[in-house]
Amino acid sequence: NEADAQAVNSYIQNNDKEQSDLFGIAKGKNVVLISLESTQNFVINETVNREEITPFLNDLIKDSYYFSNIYDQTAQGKTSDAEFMVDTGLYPMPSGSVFVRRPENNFQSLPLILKENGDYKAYTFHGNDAEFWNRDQMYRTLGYEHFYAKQNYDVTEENSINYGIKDIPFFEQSMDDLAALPEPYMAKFITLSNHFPFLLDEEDQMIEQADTEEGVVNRYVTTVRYEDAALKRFFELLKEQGMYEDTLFVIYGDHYGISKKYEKGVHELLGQENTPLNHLNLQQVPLIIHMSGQKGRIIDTIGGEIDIRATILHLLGISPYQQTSFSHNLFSRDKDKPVIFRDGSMVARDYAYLDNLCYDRNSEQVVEGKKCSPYLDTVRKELQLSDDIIMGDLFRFID
Ligand code: GP9
Ligand code: MN
Repeated sequence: NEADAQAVNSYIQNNDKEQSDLFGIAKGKNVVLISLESTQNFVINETVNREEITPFLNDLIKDSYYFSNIYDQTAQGKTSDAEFMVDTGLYPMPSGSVFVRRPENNFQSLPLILKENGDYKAYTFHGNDAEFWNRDQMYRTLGYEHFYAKQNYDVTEENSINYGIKDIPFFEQSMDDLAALPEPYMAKFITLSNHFPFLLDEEDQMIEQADTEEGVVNRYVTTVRYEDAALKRFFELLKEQGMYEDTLFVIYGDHYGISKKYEKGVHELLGQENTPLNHLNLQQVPLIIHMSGQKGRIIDTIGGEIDIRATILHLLGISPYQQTSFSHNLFSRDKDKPVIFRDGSMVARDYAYLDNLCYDRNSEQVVEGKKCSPYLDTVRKELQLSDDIIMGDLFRFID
């Protein structure tokens, strides 16, 4: 009810005093979001047989803001949970996908905020069926003008694999529609080729497979490499067509690709032990924010996917004060605020709470639970408020 809505709002408003000198530096630019399927942060600047896994991204990072400590916060809704966090700054649901379960709710989504504060129109491009994850319906709720899904692409036996059209033809075939959009636009591209079980045609294999005991991991580096080549192609096309200069690019990994079952292959690849804190580090996803002519900077503040929204709004010069969300601008996020996972665990600067144990991240030892208690209070509070908003459709009462 309305009282709940007030409680949520006052918690969030008290939390938001985040400024930086980058406020508004991308004001009025087009926004291109790229969701990288199953892409974990460990592939960045990593080599296999002396070949870089992500040569294009490694180069791009040199002229970008690269956030090197961002965690996957998705739950069962996978890609759709990542999309939901970026658009709303709310946590995913404890089970199922918000996209499927609450498509009739009201949300303060990125498309709607950008429409109101700068006359943007928002679009999504993705090669899978429009109904997958109930995107078709949810995108209308979230304020997208149009969803360029599978039926908008020429999909053949040759140009597809696994879930659908391969990333290179996907970007190539998206160009005409992208070029035709009214500006300023927010355009979201969701890649697909780097999806479990990481299948790849021989002609698309640009580097050798890795040589660990896990075939899944060995193939993964080759499909990530293909995805990287697709991004390179996309940027080439954008530059050729004069569509690169006036755009803010936000590129993020949607969630892990290598589940716990196969993770020992990653530990082997990276020469590390299988420990809870190493597993935690592998839950990081890359986040790269790029603009033409920008000077590169690595930002090692911890954060999560939920923080992407406030960071974009900050760069676009849209004040966070009226917005009800759990997203924090990553340029000024409190370095000790916990990053909250849907299962109730968390990571903060010096401590992490995993599988009901509190860890000191510096000594890597299990420590007394009370060291984690203040963080866990925040975890419980935020997950509860977020669930209240979603289950009570509280944005009906908040404007
Ligand atoms: C399918 C894409 C991948 O459209 O979103 O699915 P997921 O990673 O969510 O399993
Ligand atoms: Mn995904």
